[in-house]
Amino acid sequence: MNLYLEIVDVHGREILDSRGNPTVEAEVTVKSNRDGWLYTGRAAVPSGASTGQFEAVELRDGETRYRGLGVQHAVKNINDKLKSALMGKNALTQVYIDRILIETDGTINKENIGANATLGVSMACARAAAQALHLPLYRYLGGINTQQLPVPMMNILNGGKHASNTVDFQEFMIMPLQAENFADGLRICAEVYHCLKRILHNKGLSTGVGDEGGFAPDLPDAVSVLDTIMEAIKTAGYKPGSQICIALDVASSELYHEDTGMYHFPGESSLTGQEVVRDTSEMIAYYESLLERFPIVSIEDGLAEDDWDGWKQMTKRLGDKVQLVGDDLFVTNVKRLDAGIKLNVANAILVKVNQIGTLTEAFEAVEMAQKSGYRAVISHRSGETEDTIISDIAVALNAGQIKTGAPCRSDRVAKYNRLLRIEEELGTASKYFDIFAAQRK
Ligand code: 2PG
Ligand code: MG
Repeated sequence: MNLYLEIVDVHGREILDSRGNPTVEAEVTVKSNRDGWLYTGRAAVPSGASTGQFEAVELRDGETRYRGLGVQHAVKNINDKLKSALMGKNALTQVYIDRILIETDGTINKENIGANATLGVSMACARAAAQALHLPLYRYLGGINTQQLPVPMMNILNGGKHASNTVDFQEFMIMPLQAENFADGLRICAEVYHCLKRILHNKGLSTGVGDEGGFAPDLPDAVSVLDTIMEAIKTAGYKPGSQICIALDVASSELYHEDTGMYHFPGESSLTGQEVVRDTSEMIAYYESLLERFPIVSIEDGLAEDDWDGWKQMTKRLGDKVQLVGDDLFVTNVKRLDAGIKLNVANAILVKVNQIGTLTEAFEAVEMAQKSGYRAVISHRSGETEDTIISDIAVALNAGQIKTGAPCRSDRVAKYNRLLRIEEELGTASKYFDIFAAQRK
């Protein structure tokens, strides 16, 4: 008898995310034809602040409650349209389920039902199936070849849209490349985080945190942030460049002004008293100078989401020295990724499941990247919940890297703690290694 996990209920509700904004939670209940039992999977949908303009649509009510950010319409879409489309279907057939979600919406960017509605149901369906099979989610999603724990790309200092300080780059992150295993890497990062806190405090700078738990002091520019991070790494007793490297998310679409065609640095400008702007080639030269001074292994969204020519130049100049990650550029969308691969643009993709709205489409993006020699970094959003599915996805796909904030705030720490449990569960079958080793030789 083939296993049939009949979907017997689909339910959506409005909950809060880590910024206190409403978001969608979905539950899918299945009935197994093998044991006759009911299994319910639940999933919560994250939400971005520096969202790419090509992301799938996050449906918001636009009414007075929650300042327009309510998600009651998306929830209603789950409880009515998606429920009736999925009742009786087999939850084991994730690709088919996701196709139904896509077709029920019927638009290219999920503006009808909302990518927040489709994603909640897509993820809850996978969880329900994993539960009915009595498998950990990463094992269900990844199968027998699931083994690699990701290197954390840990945010320790926030700027841009994620904080109200003067730092213009959105994220400064550390990567523990030579750790023995994930737990060891996490410990190293947390130690550096605490050293950074002490250093900031001793300098009289704020140790308040931004949306992703990284500190958000008023430092004048990227160089001064990087100098401070280097000090924290060394104070914690680690060697920058071999044991710990640095990753940046510039989120430069937020700095780009279409009217001037330039990147504007408001924080740097306010502290220097004069308008600081850079054009595309100055941005690339700026990164080149930072790469010479600091052990940076990864730069995300170094140029704006539509600056394809700039990305081509940047990839030519920097692509063999550093990982160039497309976030707003690719928006987890195989069409944009395919265009980028053909143009030789970037060499890695940031994968955020809510940018596209179903698990299947996100997995397709990772597969396309991996087959084309691009790396994939599985990522949270700045608005998160206690849901830890991205940890399972990172392991399931042997992605090798995860970006999920600071070791601070439970919405971020939950993902790290989930990875600790997965590593323990995999035991000697787990792998963790320096993914940049070849590149750094
Ligand atoms: C990013 C993300 C996550 P947001 O730009 O990479 O760190 O931010 O969710 O606000 O888009
Ligand atoms: Mg980004």
